[in-house]
Order: sequence, then C-alpha cells, then structure tokens
Amino acid sequence: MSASSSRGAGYTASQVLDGNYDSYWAAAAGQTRATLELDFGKPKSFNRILIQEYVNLGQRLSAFTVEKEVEGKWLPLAQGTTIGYTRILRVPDTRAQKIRVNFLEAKGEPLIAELGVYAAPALIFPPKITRSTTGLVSITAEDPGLEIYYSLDGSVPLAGKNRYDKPFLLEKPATVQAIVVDAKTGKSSTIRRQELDLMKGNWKVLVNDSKAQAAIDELAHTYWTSPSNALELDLGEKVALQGLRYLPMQARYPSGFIADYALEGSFDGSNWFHLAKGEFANIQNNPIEQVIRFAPQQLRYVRLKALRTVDGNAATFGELSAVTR
Ligand SMILES: [Ca+2]
Repeated sequence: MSASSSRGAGYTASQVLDGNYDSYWAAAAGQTRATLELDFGKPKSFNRILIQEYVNLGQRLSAFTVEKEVEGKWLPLAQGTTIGYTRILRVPDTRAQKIRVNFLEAKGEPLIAELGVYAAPALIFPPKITRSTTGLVSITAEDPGLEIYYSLDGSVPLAGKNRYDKPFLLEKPATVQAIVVDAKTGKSSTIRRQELDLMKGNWKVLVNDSKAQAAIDELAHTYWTSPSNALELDLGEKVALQGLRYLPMQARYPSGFIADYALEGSFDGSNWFHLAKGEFANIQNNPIEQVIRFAPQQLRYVRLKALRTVDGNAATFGELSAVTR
C-alpha cells in the first residue's frame, strides 16, 4: 500500500486496509489531489471496488478515477464523482496485481477509511429490451461481462444461439425474447419477453404541445399530462389496428393513472367512432402496461380518453403503443 502523499504517522496509506472505519489515510495538508496505490502482492480477480471516505469531517471528494496495472501500464478501470460513507464500484471481471485510485477533486485533503476489491457473483437478472423511435433494438444486461442471447420468431432463446452484440434494426412487429447468461457458471436468467409492434417514427400526438411526444417516444420514464384527459394519436397512415397498449406514468410519485377509459377511432381525425370502453382494474397497485383490444379495423387516428383517473388528477400517458397482431 502506498500513497503519493500523507499527513504522516497515524494517517498513512496502510490505514485503509485495517478494517477499521475510524482510522484513515489523509493526504498531506493542503493537498486535494492525491493517489493511493494498492499492491495485492500477486494477481487478484475481482469485479467490485469498495471505497469508504471518512465523512465524519465532511464529505470532501467530488471526482476520482481508478486504474489497474497491466504489464507495467496503468489502464482505466472506473471513475466516479462523490464517494461518501461507502461507494461500491461495479467493474468488469478484472485480474490485476495493482490498482490505484486518483483523487482529482476535493473540498479538502482526501480522507479514506477503507479501500478494497472483491469478487461478487454476477447478478443474473433478465435483460432490458428497448427500441428507439427509429427502430433500433437494444438489449442490456445489469452487469457487464455477461452474455445475451435472443430470438425474434417466438422461439425460446437459448445460450449459444443468436448472441446479441450490438443494437439492431427491427422495423416489423415482433416478439423479442432474451436471456442473460454467465458463461463462467453456465447460469442463465429467466426470459424477458417484449412485444414490439409498429414503429412510432411517423406518429404524432394531435395537440399543440411539444411535450406530448413524450407519450410516444419509446421511453418508459417520460410521460405527458393531458389537461383535457385525452390523447389523440395520428399513426401517419392507415394501419390494421386491433388494440392499444397504455403504459401508465412510471415514477416514484405518479399521478393521473387512467382508471376508466373510452377508446375511439377515426379515418380522418374529425369523425370519431367507438372502439372500446372499460376499466384498468388493478392499475393503482400494479401500474404495468395495460392492453385494450378490439375487433381489427383499418384506422389512422385513435383517441384514448380518461373517463376517470385513480387520483382525480389530469390523466398522464407514459407510453402508447399499437397492437396489430
Ligand atoms: Ca414515454
């Protein structure tokens, strides 16, 4: 263990390895930039870095990088802003004998209570599947270093068959199914299944409010609040529609979930007719995507009206999607 600078006895670099939060390394007085180097004595495998800042004298650090030494060269491994009481950095599986932490910005001399690395078992959660408005599908795993396999034809995704390596274009409706696989242990996640229907690139929300596009931007966390409790959608062309998906607002403190709805269709955007009416029964407790189905129709326009919202607030729309299959 070594440090580029130290306040001296009682505050040396070795204090970060003693397992005691109350003993800490301090850079020399006035030095806000400093480096801590950790030599394991022999190569060590890890995928987590733990750093604890001694915060009893205030949280000081606001920028740092971590590097590993490979064949005599220092290579980037991680970077961050604040550290605070405990910061655990998730890094790809790494084997190295030395790492160093460069503290780049701080309000005072860096004070570090503990520094270490360890190997955590890879987290095998099912992947996230998203598509951009231009049709690019991205599949992402929680943890770096895991493999992803997928299918588009309704078949069960299998490890070793059709590996995902980068976003791909998917312009037609399809069911994307994907799993995450840890090649080291052979363990795989449960299957994530995502219905991707019509692309939304040419869709428009018919209202004079640019924020309304948030209801069709393919992003689950963005939403639009409709002062009129309704949303009129132009699909850009006539399509054979047989349903609509409504994702409620996804937020910690949501508002305006639609409880009772009426769905209308139109060929021209001015004459509207009934398509469906109903209730999203459990939406308050389980605000997942809701599906409205109706007899197939050639339509260009749809209007989703909130007849009642859960909390009485103006209706919000997280995301609307077509159902054509
Ligand atoms: Ca959205």
